[in-house]
Amino acid sequence: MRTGTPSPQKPARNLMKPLLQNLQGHATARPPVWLMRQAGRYLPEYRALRAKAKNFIAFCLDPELATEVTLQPVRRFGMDAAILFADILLVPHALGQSVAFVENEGPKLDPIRNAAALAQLSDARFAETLSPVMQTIKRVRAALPDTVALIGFAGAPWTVATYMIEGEGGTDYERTRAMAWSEPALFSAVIDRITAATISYLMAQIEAGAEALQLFDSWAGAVPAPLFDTAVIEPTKRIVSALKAKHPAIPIIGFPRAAGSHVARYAALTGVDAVGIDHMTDLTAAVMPDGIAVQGNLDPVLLLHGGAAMEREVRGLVAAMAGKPFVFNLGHGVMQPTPPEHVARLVALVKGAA
Ligand code: 1CP
Repeated sequence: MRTGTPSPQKPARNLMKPLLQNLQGHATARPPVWLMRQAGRYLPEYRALRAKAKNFIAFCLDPELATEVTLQPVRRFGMDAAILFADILLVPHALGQSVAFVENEGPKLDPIRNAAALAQLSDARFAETLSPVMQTIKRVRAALPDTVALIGFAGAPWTVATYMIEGEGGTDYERTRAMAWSEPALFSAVIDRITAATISYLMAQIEAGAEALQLFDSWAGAVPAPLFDTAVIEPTKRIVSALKAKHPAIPIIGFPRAAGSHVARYAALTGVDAVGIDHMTDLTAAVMPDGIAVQGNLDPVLLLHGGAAMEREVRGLVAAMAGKPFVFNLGHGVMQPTPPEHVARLVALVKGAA
């Protein structure tokens, strides 16, 4: 062995984790693969554990159950990353807003539509409420194989704000957009409140052992174009720079879903290390600033149906992205009726074993 070269017996930890290598701008022989919503109701072993918790928030805040659910898809499919099992609405819950997940209806919150309601939020129990999440992260890290990375996450401020202001999902975000247009000071105060909480939540996730982070801006596509900077780019940039100031080596994936024409500016201005691309956008044509990785973007419906169309598209995407920093994922989450065998087939295809 030549002197001066690092010992081959002791590679830096992240050299063993293809996810982290790609997020740091280095392509690997085959892309790493994980899927948004890889844990969830499409897995029978998830449904079995879900039945043990009294409600969804209690489920997320039970370190034993949340650890097990986080590990389930890694064990079953050999994913290259685990994503912490939690939810973006734990942040409003921990700020004291009333949040409930109603069976078959989705989340219901006591909406915040004026300064008085905003002033009711409190940091007093924030860290304590979320401390079970940090326990989950520690347990998952201890259980993961050396090649598998743990992704922590939070909702981006705009997306979390839509739930906090509307009080539910599945809307056209009319109230949120109205507030952003006609009460800009109140809207900014809501965004600032979420931004500050998200920074402390993600800081704690890193300190507990998260090795990469994803910011889910699932409803970024609903932001009126003239407001995109104030609602999406600026708060995301503030979160990224606060985290990078303390933890520069932790890569951050931004997922501005359906943001279309804004994606290039988002990639250039927010400071994220990787951008998640939805299935409405041509990922192979996405022009990223130097060193920025892309993640995505198979249509979840192709995974639901499987078969020849899925195989062709998976192979095509892997071939088109060869040699570039790339993380294989869907364009949005796994759909509930998806057969687990299709997920197994997808992972085998990406890993080149099929
Ligand atoms: O009862 C159940 O089992 C509820 C289903 C479920 C699950 C499995 C919800 C309710 N949340 C989750 C887990 C979850 N949520 C994860 C876990 C990790 C993984 O990906 O495996 C993550 C990352 C999230 C993030 C999340 N929650 C997002 C962003 C991602 C996305 O899908 O766009 C959003 C928008 C939510 C809100 C949410 N959580 C759950 C529901 C039903 C909703 C509302 C969705 C809507 O408004 O359409």
